[in-house]
Parts: sequence; C-alpha cells; structure tokens
Amino acid sequence: MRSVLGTCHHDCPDSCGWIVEIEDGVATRMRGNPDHPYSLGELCPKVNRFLDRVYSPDRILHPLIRTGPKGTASFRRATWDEALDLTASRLREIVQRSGGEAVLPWWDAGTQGLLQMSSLDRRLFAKLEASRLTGSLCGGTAAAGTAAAYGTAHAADPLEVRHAKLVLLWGTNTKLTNRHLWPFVEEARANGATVVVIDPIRTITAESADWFLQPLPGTDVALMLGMMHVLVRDGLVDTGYVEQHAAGFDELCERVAAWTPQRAADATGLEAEEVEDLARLYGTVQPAFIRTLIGAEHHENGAEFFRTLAALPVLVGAWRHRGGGLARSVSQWFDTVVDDSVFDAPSDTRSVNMTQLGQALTSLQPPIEALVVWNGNPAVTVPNVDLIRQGLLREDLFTMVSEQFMTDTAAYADVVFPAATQIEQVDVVPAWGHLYLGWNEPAIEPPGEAVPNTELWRRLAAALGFTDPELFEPDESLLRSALPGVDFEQLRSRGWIRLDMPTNLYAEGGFATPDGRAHLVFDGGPGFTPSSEALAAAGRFPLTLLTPKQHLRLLNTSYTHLPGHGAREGGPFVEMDPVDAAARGLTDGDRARVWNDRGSLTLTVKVSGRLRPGVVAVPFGWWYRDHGGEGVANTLTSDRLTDAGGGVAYSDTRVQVEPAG
Ligand SMILES: Nc1nc2c(c(=O)[nH]1)N[C@H]1C(S)=C(S)[C@@H](COP(=O)(O)OP(=O)(O)OC[C@H]3O[C@@H](n4cnc5c(=O)[nH]c(N)nc54)[C@H](O)[C@@H]3O)O[C@H]1N2
Ligand SMILES: Nc1nc2c(c(=O)[nH]1)N[C@H]1C(S)=C(S)[C@@H](COP(=O)(O)OP(=O)(O)OC[C@H]3O[C@@H](n4cnc5c(=O)[nH]c(N)nc54)[C@H](O)[C@@H]3O)O[C@H]1N2
Ligand code: SF4
Ligand SMILES: [Mo]
Repeated sequence: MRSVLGTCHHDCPDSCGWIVEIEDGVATRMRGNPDHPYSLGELCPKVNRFLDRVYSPDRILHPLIRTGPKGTASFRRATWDEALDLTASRLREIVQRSGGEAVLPWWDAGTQGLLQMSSLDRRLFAKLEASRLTGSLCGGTAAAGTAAAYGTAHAADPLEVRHAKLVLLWGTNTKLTNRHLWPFVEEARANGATVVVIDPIRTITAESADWFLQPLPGTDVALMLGMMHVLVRDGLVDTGYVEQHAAGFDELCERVAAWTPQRAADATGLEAEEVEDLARLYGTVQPAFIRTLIGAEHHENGAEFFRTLAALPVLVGAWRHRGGGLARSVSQWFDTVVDDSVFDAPSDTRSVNMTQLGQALTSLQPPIEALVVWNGNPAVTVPNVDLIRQGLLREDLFTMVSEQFMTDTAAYADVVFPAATQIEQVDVVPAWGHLYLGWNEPAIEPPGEAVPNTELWRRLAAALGFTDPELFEPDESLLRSALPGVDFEQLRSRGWIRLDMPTNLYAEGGFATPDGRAHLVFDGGPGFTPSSEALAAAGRFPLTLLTPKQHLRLLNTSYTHLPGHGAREGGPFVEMDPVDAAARGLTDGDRARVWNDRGSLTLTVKVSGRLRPGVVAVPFGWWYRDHGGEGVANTLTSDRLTDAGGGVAYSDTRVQVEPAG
C-alpha cells in the first residue's frame, strides 16, 4: 500500500487536504489529511465518496465523435488521432474563413488547480487569436465591490473569526458551503461571541445562529444604510479611525440621514426595531467580524452590496481589533506567491462575457463558430439556459468539450475528449477560504485514455501544426515558473504551505486606494438600487426566485448524476411560504408550474417556513433529466449583468407559480 497527499480541486472555499491510498495502481481509500491545518482530516459528504466518481461506470474514458442530432448524447468511440484531426481541421477551417475571433474558449472552475483550470490554454487560444473570455459566474462582482471601497479586494483571513465577539454571517451559508469554517465560528461562540445570520432564506446556518435576520433578497444595502444612520445618529462611529483612514465621511452622513430605520425596514421587509438593534449591536461590541462570500453578489446591485458592506467595519473601527473587520474570498492573497501571468500570451481580440453565453451563441456578430468548453457545465450553470441550448443546437457551430462525464453540455458536443480527475493529475491549488496553498500529487494513472487538460492542449497544439515551444511546456516546468518564491520541495513533501498575511490587516489603515483611505462614498452612492427586473416584472411575475446551493452531496452540478449523491438528495422542487402557496390553492406535494418569459418548469411544491412571502426557491444543481427534460433552474434565471465585475444577477429573477395541469 502506498499513499499520496493531495488537495481538493473543487470550486469550494475549503480546499481540503486529502490522502489517497493506492494498492496495485488502484485507489482504494481517500480520507482527509489530519495534518492539514485548516481541514484537519475531514472532507465532506461529496468528496468522501470521490472514488465513486473516479471509478464510475459512466466515466468518459475515450474520445467521442457525434453520430446523432445535437443534444441527444449520441456518440461513437473514436481514437485520439481521429478526434484531434477532426477538431484541428474544423478549427483551422473556421479560423481561415472567419478569423480567430470566431473561436470561443469557455471554462469555469470545475477544477481550481493552477495548471488544470487555466494555463497552457491561454497560450493556445492566444495563438489562434480566439475571442477572450471575460466576466465571472462567481466572485467577480464581490471583488469589484470590495475594491471600490478598499482599492483592492483584499480582506481578512476568515479564520480570524475565532477571535470575534460578534460574528455577522452575511449572505453566506457557512455550514453548507464553507463547512470547515464552522468550527472556528463555534470556537468564537464558546468564547462568548454572538452569531448573527442575515439571509433571505432560513438556511441550516440560520438555524444555528443566535439571531437571524431575513431581509428580502437584494435589499441588504438598505439595511446597511439604516445601520449607518443609527451609528451616526447615536455617536457609535469610531471617529478617530474614520478621520485617519476613511474618505467621504461627511458626505456619507448627509446621505444616510434620510435612511431612518423605518425607511430601511420598508425596503428590506424587516422591522425598524431589527435595524436599530443590529446597528446598536454592531456599534457596541468589538471585535465585530463580518463574514460574507458569494450569495449576495448575484444581484444587479451586487457590487453595491460589497462596497457598502466594506464601509461598515471602517465606520465602527472594527479593523483596529484582532478578530474584527470583514472576510470574503482570500484568493487575492495568493497573488503574493502565485504568478499566473507566466501563462499569459498577449492578445487584443474581442472579449465575450462568459455569463451571457446564450447571447454570444445566438446574436453576437461576427458569430461564434467554434466553442471549446472545459471545467464547466454551462448548459446548466449559466443563466437563461434556453438561449444557450438554442445556440448549442446551431448546425454551423462546432463544439468541443473536455469532460469526465456526459453532462448536459457535453451532450451537445461534436467532439468530446476524456478528462482526468484530480487524483490523476499533478497540480497546486490556491484556496479562497483559507491561506494554505495545497499540493496535489497524482495517485493513479488516468483510466482509459483520459488526460489532464494541459495534455489536451499540448495534443491539440500539435494537431493544429503549431511548433512554438511555449505551447508544449511540461506541467512541472509550468508550476515552477508560476510559483517563483515557493519552496517547492517543502510544498510537495508536506502537502501545503501557509501564506504570510498580516493578522490586523487594516488596523493602521493602509488601504490600497490612491489616498490610502477607505472610500465610503462612490459615484451615486452609497445608495440603494432596487432590481430593474423586479420593477419591470412586478405585476405579471410577483415572486422573486432564488436558486441556491442547498445540497450536502452536490457541488454545483457535479455529483448530481452519481448514485448515492443525487438520489439521496431527492429531486427538484419549488419551496414556498404557506401564504404564497395558499393564495394559489397549493399544498405540500402538489405539482406547480413555475414560469416567466424565459421558460417554465413543473415542480413539486414544498411548503416551508424558510422563506418570506413573495420569495420562492428552486435549488440549483439538477440536470435536465432530473427535471423530466423540461429545463433546469437556470431556464428561469435572469442574465442581466451585475453593476460591476462582469457578474450576473441570477437572484433578481421574477416568476409566477400556479397549479400545474
Ligand atoms: N455543498 C455545497 N457546497 C458548496 C457549493 C455547492 O454547490 N454545494 N458550491 C460552492 C461554490 S461554487 C460557491 S461560490 C460557494 C458559495 O458559498 P456561499 O456564498 O455561502 O453560498 P450561496 O448559496 O451562493 O449563497 C449564500 C446565501 O446567500 C443568500 N443570498 C442570496 N441573495 C442574498 C441577498 O440579497 N442578501 C443576503 N443577505 N443573502 C443573499 C442565499 O439565500 C444563500 O443562503 O459555495 C461552495 N460550496
Ligand atoms: N441558478 C444558479 N446558477 C449558478 C449558481 C447558483 O447558485 N444558482 N452558482 C454559480 C456558481 S457560484 C458557480 S461557481 C457556477 C459553477 O458552475 P460550473 O463550474 O460549471 O460547475 P459544475 O457544475 O460543478 O461543473 C464543473 C464541471 O467541470 C468538470 N471537471 C472537473 N474537473 C475537471 C478537469 O480537471 N478537467 C475537465 N476537463 N473537466 C473537469 C466536472 O466534471 C463538471 O462537469 O455555477 C453558477 N451557477
Ligand atoms: S468540496 Fe469543499 S468541503 Fe468537500 S473536500 Fe472539497 S474542499 Fe473540502
Ligand atoms: Mo461559485
């Protein structure tokens, strides 16, 4: 028996360390690495059964070439040479006829590994002069909003929460999505901290809170302005800190003067007393720690949420205290050790926002003629997916997908290449929920003819007839060049290294804005911008639809199809408040149609007390087949962009619900 150290590659803040045990070339057991300082030997209900995924009979093990209509997953097995020749000849023909910009690479964070997420592909697609992918399904809006206040998106180490006396979990479902942070929250609570959850859904995290506030979705900025009103009115501002380290305080005071607790209550659906109480708690208890992640960014005012939120710890001087401040993604801190610009190749071709893939495939001019997808399942994960499906059905579109499984996206491909999993490929994983850079040693050979993404890019470059050496750089050389200051041998032998980061980040100010101050006022803000979809749709579509991550055993759309994962999560449903259900004559277990101008889903009704009237939820993660082929949660969602950072406003979707049939 042999064992190797690895790191979870999933798009999850926890980036856990693991140990894979191998016998005769077969991985027989996977468990958490007890020496990993953050995940401490625990994985999660998804990855505890990762070997089911690796050895699933449904793994794609060989290249596939389409034989039937697009979208029907009709393929035949092909050799690598045949599949590469076909792909290279189609790409060459398209580039010669229409130019490189007719090619669109589309990838997401199926693996967050430095190499396998995006490295050699950048050089290859720059060489082809392909369109460039911009925008973000996850994190771009939060980063842009934070940077508007602080100059950069850098915020606190989430583990500092353990030193707090007040913890606000604001727009994050820690116990589900960031589960290894929860023990640190509990540690703070054991030392006397109060834990407050602010979320439009009474999540499993909300159930564990000392106090739960439930604003209407997308209205938190009004709550923050109401809090600021009280902080200013009651003299709870840390004027010393603000004078030294903030800009725009006088203007902020003028703007929040009108935001009485009652006005904030009217906008958020909370009680004025709740606004008062939260403000007084936040203004009087230190250290006060705010933890947020991605949930609140998926609104048209998503960046406004983050820049307004960032002002709160400045106003009360929370940054002065260890265990105070604001924590979000820490990915920016990895720039201190990771230089992934070594993968870049200059390119000034047109850019296409990844979140508007449907529009790109159906109306962009000059058109996209070739789509190359890896590390993602956009036919399920991107909003307004019916438009994407229309695009993927185009006979004049050549689609190539690299996948481990026959996803709803791969089903539309002309050519599918078999992809390796994390235990079959070398990589280094930068985290976004903690400060440990993780090593991933390959444990087994990829089954069948699967290859890591980097190997696919090398093979494709060769098939295209390119000979430039930088297109063929081996994995280890790529890794070493992207980690210039890292003790590689230590990283490899221990499985992780810790980044250096100051504990009291902004205790002495030092914000990255030109004047070194945190900015409290921006163009037109602080202010509260309600969703335009809500205003436009108010009459016909009276309900706000949330499509949250809600499953212990699913990671976005990964694992949904695996027995023991999807099946144990039940199936899709629409969750409603008793008031909304009764108004429509619906009771628990009924079938209902959930619809808007983008599409319609027929779902089982689950009546619960977890939502406010006016808000319904269809958990995200299910595939077409789970919805009887009708669509997926993202059939309904809005593809309007957020206010900054190239993100998308999934959570501003409006729908109507009525009895089915
Ligand atoms: N088990 C599991 N874990 C996961 C994932 C998974 O699919 N399954 N996905 C991973 C990924 S990709 C990510 S990005 C992270 C995300 O981690 P989180 O950001 O913690 O998760 P989300 O569920 O996207 O959103 C968190 C909460 O935000 C709330 N929310 C939505 N709109 C608003 C709003 O306007 N105001 C407030 N206050 N709250 C709002 C939602 O109701 C939800 O409960 O989780 C990761 N972890
Ligand atoms: N309605 C709604 N939509 C959402 C969200 C939501 O909360 N609600 N959340 C959004 C968020 S935060 C995110 S991050 C996105 C996530 O969206 P995606 O990143 O598309 O997430 P997954 O569905 O997990 O798909 C990842 C795919 O990558 C593949 N993969 C994994 N490793 C490798 C590899 O090494 N090589 C190759 N070639 N493939 C690999 C997996 O097999 C899997 O099919 O979804 C977004 N969409
Ligand atoms: S999915 Fe998240 S919690 Fe699960 S093992 Fe991976 S990093 Fe850890
Ligand atoms: Mo995400």
